[in-house]
Amino acid sequence: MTANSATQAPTPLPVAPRVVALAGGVGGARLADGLAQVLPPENLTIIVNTGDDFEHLGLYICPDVDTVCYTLAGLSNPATGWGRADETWQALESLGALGGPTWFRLGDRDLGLHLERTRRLRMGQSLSLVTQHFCRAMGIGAAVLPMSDDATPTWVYTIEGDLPFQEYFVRHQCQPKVTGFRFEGAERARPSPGVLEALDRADLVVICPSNPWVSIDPILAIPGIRPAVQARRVVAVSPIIGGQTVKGPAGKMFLELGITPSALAVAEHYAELLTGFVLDRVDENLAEQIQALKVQTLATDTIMKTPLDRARLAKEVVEFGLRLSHSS
Ligand code: FO1
Repeated sequence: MTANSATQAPTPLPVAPRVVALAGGVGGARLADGLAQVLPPENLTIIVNTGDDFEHLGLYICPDVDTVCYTLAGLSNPATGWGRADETWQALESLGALGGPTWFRLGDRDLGLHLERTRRLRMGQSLSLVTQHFCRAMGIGAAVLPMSDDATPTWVYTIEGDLPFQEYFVRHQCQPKVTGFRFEGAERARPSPGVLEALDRADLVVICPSNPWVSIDPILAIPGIRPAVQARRVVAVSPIIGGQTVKGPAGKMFLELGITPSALAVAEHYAELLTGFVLDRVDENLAEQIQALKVQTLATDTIMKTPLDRARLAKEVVEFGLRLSHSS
């Protein structure tokens, strides 16, 4: 254990700032959970990627929103990061025995949520309203906002053809070589209620250690969100550590797009938005090049193995962000 590993809960922040986090995927959910541990619920808004959403077996699935909610509620599967802990798979087994598609694994407990979300959406409720209802039912205090109530499915362009996101990610296990991305309908989509208001009031925007290409860029593609983020003090946390991703295909995507994966590449990707950037200690040697982008840096331990790691990192990120001078 290093001297910096979290062994006890960090003390709460003395003056609570208003923080907006942009999140998608497991890394995003984990830092969002850390932020929820150190901020009062009314001071935290989490804007979540919905580009991964799709219809499957007649159900409307929102993987990133669910991963954030399950993680904040303490219900997530610790092994996968997505889906629920203590899951059983009887419905999936029965589906497979009848010749149905089992490539996207929906557990029995998780299925209940998809059934209820789909029922509510069919009744005419918006995704953000359904999410708000689920958060209340799961005891989540922070505001979890889908980036938009309009569907903007992510397409992954590959050398084997264009694939809907989950086909690329789960069915093809991220194997096909990526050449680009499209966020279908994003140009006509509107931010969901509360998104722009939360950004306008934010003392700090945190870009979580999510995949820049398919978790954060879809959020920034919704008209109005990028300029609202750019007007605030913004800190991003690198999802790339020592040239590799902790989880998921971000590193592979950078490589296939002709960019060497590194914390520097992530900082360059977001450069025009950033006030500060948090990178892992192992990448401290890149700090000077990142500072040359006019972005201030903090090098710390960014791997979140336990809930205490999440809280410790979240506190460091917020304290660092609030120390930064910001011109607008
Ligand atoms: N990811 C997988 O790799 N395999 C799966 O079978 C799978 C099922 C699944 C079910 C519900 C859910 O909310 C998420 C699920 N995920 C699965 C994760 C999902 O593909 C996410 O989009 C990724 O984690 C990217 O954020």
